[in-house]
Amino acid sequence: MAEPRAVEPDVHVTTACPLDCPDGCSLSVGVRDGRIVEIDGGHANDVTRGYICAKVRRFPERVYGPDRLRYPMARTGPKGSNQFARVSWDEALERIVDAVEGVRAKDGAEAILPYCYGGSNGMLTQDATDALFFRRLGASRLLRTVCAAPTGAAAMALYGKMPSVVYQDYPHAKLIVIWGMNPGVSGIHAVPYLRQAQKDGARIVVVDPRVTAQARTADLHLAVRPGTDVVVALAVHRHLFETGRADLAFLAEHATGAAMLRAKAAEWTFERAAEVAGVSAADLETFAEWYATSSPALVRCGWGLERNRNGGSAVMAVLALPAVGGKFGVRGGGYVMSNSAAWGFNRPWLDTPEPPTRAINMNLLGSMLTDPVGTPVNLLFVYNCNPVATVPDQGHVLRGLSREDLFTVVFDQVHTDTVPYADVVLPATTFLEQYDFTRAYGVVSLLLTQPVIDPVGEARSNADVFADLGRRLGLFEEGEPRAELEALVGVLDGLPEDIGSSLKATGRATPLWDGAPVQFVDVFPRTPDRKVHLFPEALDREAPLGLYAYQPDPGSAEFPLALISPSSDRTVSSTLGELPRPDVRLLLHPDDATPRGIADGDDVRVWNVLGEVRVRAQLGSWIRPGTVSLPKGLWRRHTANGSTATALAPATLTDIAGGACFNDARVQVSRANQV
Ligand SMILES: Nc1nc2c(c(=O)[nH]1)N[C@H]1C(S)=C(S)[C@@H](COP(=O)(O)OP(=O)(O)OC[C@H]3O[C@@H](n4cnc5c(=O)[nH]c(N)nc54)[C@H](O)[C@@H]3O)O[C@H]1N2
Ligand SMILES: Nc1nc2c(c(=O)[nH]1)N[C@H]1C(S)=C(S)[C@@H](COP(=O)(O)OP(=O)(O)OC[C@H]3O[C@@H](n4cnc5c(=O)[nH]c(N)nc54)[C@H](O)[C@@H]3O)O[C@H]1N2
Ligand SMILES: [Mo]
Repeated sequence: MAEPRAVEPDVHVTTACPLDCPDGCSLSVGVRDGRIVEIDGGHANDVTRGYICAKVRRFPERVYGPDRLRYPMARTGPKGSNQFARVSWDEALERIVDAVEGVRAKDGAEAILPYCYGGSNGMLTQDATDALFFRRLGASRLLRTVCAAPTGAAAMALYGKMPSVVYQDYPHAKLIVIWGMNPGVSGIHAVPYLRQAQKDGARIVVVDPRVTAQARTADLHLAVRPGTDVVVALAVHRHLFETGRADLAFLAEHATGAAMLRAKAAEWTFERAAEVAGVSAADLETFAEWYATSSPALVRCGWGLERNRNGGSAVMAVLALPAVGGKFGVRGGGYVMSNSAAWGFNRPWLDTPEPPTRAINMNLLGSMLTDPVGTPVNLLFVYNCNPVATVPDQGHVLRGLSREDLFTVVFDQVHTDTVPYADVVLPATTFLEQYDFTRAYGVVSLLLTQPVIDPVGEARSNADVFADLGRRLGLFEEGEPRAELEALVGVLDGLPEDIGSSLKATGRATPLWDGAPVQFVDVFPRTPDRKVHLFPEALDREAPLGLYAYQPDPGSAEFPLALISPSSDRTVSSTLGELPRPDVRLLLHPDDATPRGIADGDDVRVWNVLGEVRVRAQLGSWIRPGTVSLPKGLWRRHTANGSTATALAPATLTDIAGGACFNDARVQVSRANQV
């Protein structure tokens, strides 16, 4: 039974959630007297179906909460001391203008680095006016690699980011492989479709070091060691080729590089792969046989498998399965990866091309700040991002941000862990106070996000602030986007005609193929020759040991445990981390706890050469022995010593595309009172 409402809304506004999540929910927001009183699911896209996650239901606590930034501030104490004084917008922006001009005159504009990632994924809040601003300034470019770099590069190289199978088609499948994804947490609207598929007789296979909700009810769970997916997938490829079930006719017509892939797979017998991945050879064989013999067979590839040294090759090998296995061409068959490129347009409203300035990998923030290569970074502009919480090697990031000569702007909605290191703090509107376009990467829908309430305090939108700054610096000309509404119209006008007019008329749009494509029937690879590239040479050259190579575990006797830090149901990355929650725990298997004398609830130290985290232990058998887990997106307040999982994550890069290796953290754990 629904709880009685505290306050009855007098109006419901339809809008959409642009947070970094595959589901892109349609929302119905209840407002009374200009205040949000409830947020629930809407019906403007086909999968929200009137319900949303518990996180976004709590969003009003963020909008009106004690951590909300309500006005601009300027630093009055040392970096990190969190001492600020309120200033006017005019003064805050003039300080930034002075700093930009000073840094540009002294070191050139490449000493300026925009730093942004996942805050709001809408088309207006990121890569719109902000991008124009930094492009025209000639700032350093940011390689946005903290997430989805390997998956994106793999999906692009193999298939030119061909659109994926949508949730609604899952029930057509007879086999669904959920690989390194946790839909019960990270994209909950897929779950009813998975359940329906299971009810209709589909088998489910989960590949995950943890016993996720889907693993619990799966027909087969391969609890692999983190970082070993590439050999598991190659063992399946080998089986398909060796037993004559590779679809050679499809490969001949639609693919290149099959022979190279086959050669790379040749060494990965079930026995060898099982040894490396820490699963049984019999289970691997069962999996491979099911995959060979089921159709439609669907591979849902997530992001958990990319966050390690082998991540790029792993995703390549997983996404190559439907091509080798001949699984395309039927509804419910093929693969699912990000659908962010499904629309086939790439921000046509950005009329200034990216300048040929240097590009900085965002995972290397700490070292770029303390030991720069080339021009130092002397002005850092953080927006849509909370690097102190979310970027690898937290200790190094903190040392970098502590540089007194670094001018840092933090533009955010709440008082994040990065705010204490700012020179100037700017308050941002939330998606409930601004316009945006929500283009999710799981469901295929494009929804209008619109203001439901007036901005809280003096908060302003990204579009407004970057236009204002650009004007002050003389980067924008007369008649260019001056404020959010003009930017909104600019985006609408830049969209393909049918999409723009549909959005204007109804607040939503669906792509030409009606949103539920069958791969190789309705949609084809968007590579130049429309073929699948199973062995792209550029990626083979890029990977340290070549494409599809397994780089062994970096672990050591000193740090024998693999620490992973997947999504939790409390936050979206670190967003909403300011809300009260039950205490945070390190999940470890009893087999790892007992020899260390650790009992459930004990205070523990988790450490390696990079840092140490102090939390309490939670013992559970829903993780494979040898692997321990902390939630992603923790704030410093969540642990006893102010360090989080990112303090233990190395700033090393994935084999391709320079991605983050959060799950390559190797650690030791002991009771906190022991040395
Ligand atoms: N509630 C919630 N939803 C979210 C987010 C959130 O923070 N909270 N974040 C959003 C974002 S930014 C993203 S990118 C997506 C991510 O969504 P997911 O694709 O689900 O990614 P993760 O949560 O990183 O990890 C998924 C699973 O991979 C497992 N895993 C870890 N290492 C490995 C490995 O080496 N191999 C394999 N096979 N599995 C491994 C983890 O145990 C976890 O269950 O979710 C989005 N949705
Ligand atoms: N340990 C560990 N860490 C991880 C990962 C992991 O697997 N393990 N995964 C990573 C992943 S998948 C991702 S995507 C990254 C994400 O890392 P971040 O990009 O840092 O994403 P968030 O933590 O969501 O922080 C986004 C910030 O943007 C702000 N924001 C939201 N909307 C707006 C807006 O319109 N304007 C402005 N100015 N600000 C806004 C929010 O308030 C929030 O503080 O984290 C990564 N961090
Ligand atoms: Mo992400």
